[in-house]
Amino acid sequence: MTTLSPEILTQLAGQGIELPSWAFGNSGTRFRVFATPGTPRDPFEKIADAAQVNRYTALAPSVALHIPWDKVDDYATLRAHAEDLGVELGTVNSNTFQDEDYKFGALTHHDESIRRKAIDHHFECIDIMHATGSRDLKIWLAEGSNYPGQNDMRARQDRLQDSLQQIYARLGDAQRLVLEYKFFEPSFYHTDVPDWGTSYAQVAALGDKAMVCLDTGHHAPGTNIEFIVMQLLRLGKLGSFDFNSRFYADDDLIVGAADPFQLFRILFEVVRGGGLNNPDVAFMLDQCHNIEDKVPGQIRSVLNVQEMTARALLVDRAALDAAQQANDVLGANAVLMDAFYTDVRPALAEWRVSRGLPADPMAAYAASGYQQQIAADRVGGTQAGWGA
Ligand code: AOS
Ligand code: ZN
Ligand code: ZN
Repeated sequence: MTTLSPEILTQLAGQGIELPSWAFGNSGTRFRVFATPGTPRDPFEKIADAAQVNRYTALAPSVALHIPWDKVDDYATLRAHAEDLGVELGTVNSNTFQDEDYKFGALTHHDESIRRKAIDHHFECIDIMHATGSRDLKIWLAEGSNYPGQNDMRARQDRLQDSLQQIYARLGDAQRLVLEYKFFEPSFYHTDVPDWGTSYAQVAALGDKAMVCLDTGHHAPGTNIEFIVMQLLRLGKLGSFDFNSRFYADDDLIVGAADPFQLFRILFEVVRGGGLNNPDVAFMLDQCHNIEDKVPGQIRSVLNVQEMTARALLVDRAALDAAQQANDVLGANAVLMDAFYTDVRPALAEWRVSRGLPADPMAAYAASGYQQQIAADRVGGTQAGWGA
């Protein structure tokens, strides 16, 4: 069995992956949303489910909120509820994609009253962050156009910068803004923040508290995502990850499910670039569990990140460097592949047990009866869901 050194285990012990509250709600495609028995009916129940993931893995100490989906009357109570369950409230995600007013844009809109409304929504999110103790405001903009000529793309960039400046000025000293990019959808011709370069240009003009959010599902097929990771770390602007995986577009599938090798390559660049357990680089999941149970879906996800992190840490950096210096093409590649092909699961299971965790968190959760309990308890009311 492969053993993991004390240094590697120390690094793994420091790993925390934030869970998205919306992963516990029902979601689906534009064709159908299938309900899962036991789905939370409110933010309190979403947090209770997220705490289960942390309970069996010790990998998920915080939960990201989404406003308005997770709006409550009293955020202090929600915060206390989370802390009672051993988790924290994390990133606050704004939403400018479900309001009729935002049909043609929000932070980029040429109508000043609509743009004002969108900026004010972000002010509200910042107020909530103060109450929840959250550090990060995550902005993903569903803005763009469907037809050439529909919009003045440049003017929209200028208005976006002005909007972001107003939001940035409102941040507290310890708060940050992370700007997510996505190359298409819901718009299909142009998107106002389509790529890391645009996000970088926009946040660099704001200041140190503004960073780029990299969602692994938001690139054209074939994109070398680990190169972008490397570059943003090099520039000191990688603020956060939205981890998920995809076969086609923004599939939001379990991270590491579609392409474990890509996840390994990304995590290797994170390690290489000093991004692991670096408070500047938040690890988050952005996933939806359309047909599978949500809590075990999230447990599987954080375990996949942990396993690939362990493999990335196993790369023999000295050997890799020597092979690279010698222009040993195949030798260098072999160093990387050796680590990737190493099965770390038995060593991780043994380590978990030594920390009082279950060897197999998936099996322990399945045996706990929690899933059956929530299915029985949470009947009636409206199940929370994407868009609810
Ligand atoms: C949308 O495609 C983005 O990935 C967002 O990060 C996220 O899915 C959305 O903000 C959920 O609230
Ligand atoms: Zn995302
Ligand atoms: Zn997405």
